[in-house]
Amino acid sequence: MSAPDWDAIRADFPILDQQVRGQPLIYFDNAASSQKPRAVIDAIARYYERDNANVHRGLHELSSRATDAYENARAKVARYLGAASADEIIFTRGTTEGINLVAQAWGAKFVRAGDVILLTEMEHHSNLVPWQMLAERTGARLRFVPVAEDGTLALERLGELLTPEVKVCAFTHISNSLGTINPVAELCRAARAVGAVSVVDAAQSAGHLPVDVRALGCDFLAFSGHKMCAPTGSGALYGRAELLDAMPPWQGGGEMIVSVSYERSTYKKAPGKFEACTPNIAGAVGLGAAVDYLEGIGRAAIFEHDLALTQHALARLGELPGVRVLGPRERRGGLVGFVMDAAHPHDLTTFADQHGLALRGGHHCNMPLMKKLRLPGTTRASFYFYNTKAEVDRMADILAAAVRFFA
Ligand code: C6P
Repeated sequence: MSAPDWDAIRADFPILDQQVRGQPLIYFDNAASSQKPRAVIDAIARYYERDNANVHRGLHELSSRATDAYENARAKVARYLGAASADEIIFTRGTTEGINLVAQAWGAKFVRAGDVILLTEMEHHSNLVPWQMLAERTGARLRFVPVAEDGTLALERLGELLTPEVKVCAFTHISNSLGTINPVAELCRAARAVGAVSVVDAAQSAGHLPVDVRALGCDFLAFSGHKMCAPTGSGALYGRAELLDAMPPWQGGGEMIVSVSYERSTYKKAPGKFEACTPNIAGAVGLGAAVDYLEGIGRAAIFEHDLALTQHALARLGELPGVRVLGPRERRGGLVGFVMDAAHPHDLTTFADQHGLALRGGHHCNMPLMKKLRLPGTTRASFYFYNTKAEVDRMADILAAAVRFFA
């Protein structure tokens, strides 16, 4: 296959063609939210212009078109993740909602006092707080796989941590602060060996590298559409059919039921039982279009492109005095978190913004990790396939100016 035409691909993103504070915009905040290509914007507009109606209920033409569009999007997501069936895909508002769904619905039924929930020290609050809430409700305990000096997980500790009391092992695929890519298949295998269910936070990976739930061997996997070219408020949770069947619903309402009396109700099979009332139909349509778009480029090519930009950024940041990069040198995702001795991350991010450069500064919803690293936060540049090496060079120049400015 020929290499993607990255210049042509960049031109698919209208928002990138603008000046910010008199400078060409450099958008390096993709780990927070990605930009959207014309194909996704058009798919949403087309849906509202031609097909919009509620799904699964109407006996009229528009409702059946809307239902087809919504369910086609589910089939696309299933294919994108390598799921065995579209019934294993539940549409959500994003990663956070997917993880809360598992913690509340699966957790309420299967986690008891004395059980252990195994997480890692690098989890985003979205893969920590829902488990803390479950632990508070049930009397379960939390345990953490430590992060080693080099920003990878201390996997040699897994044997002693993964005891038979562990009922669920939840971890991120790619750290949003360190860039570490965790060995998901190995972690899922180890979890299964002690009878624990695995939950993968794929917020930073689903749009950046090939993710195949059956090859990874995970039980649940959650991701956000808005970080992979789809609209905000879209996303999905993959759950293995057997587990979804055994779980109770988590939210009650219309559409998730088979029958309702004043006293009680019976529920649909998955995914219907987890999608109460009117879903984000246009969001799902946009997510389906984003999946088509990413598959058109190829996730392996996207990963290679991200990696090349990351390696270049690591080299350029390495030239700056008083700048220290976090995370592993090798095997990392397309983001670089760093600290500049002379400047607080908020000040540095504001300085960058004055030059049209969008970075993120702060704790990145990783407060416990920042505390462990004894940092108030970091500054982060996160890349996507429409970014260029020239933009990384421009960032390095702006950061060099910041070193002089804050000295
Ligand atoms: N991280 C960042 O700038 P939602 O908000 O549900 O789409 O995604 C939550 C989430 C969960 N896990 C990981 C690893 C994440 O990185 C995120 C979102 C953004 O790093 C916003 S804090």
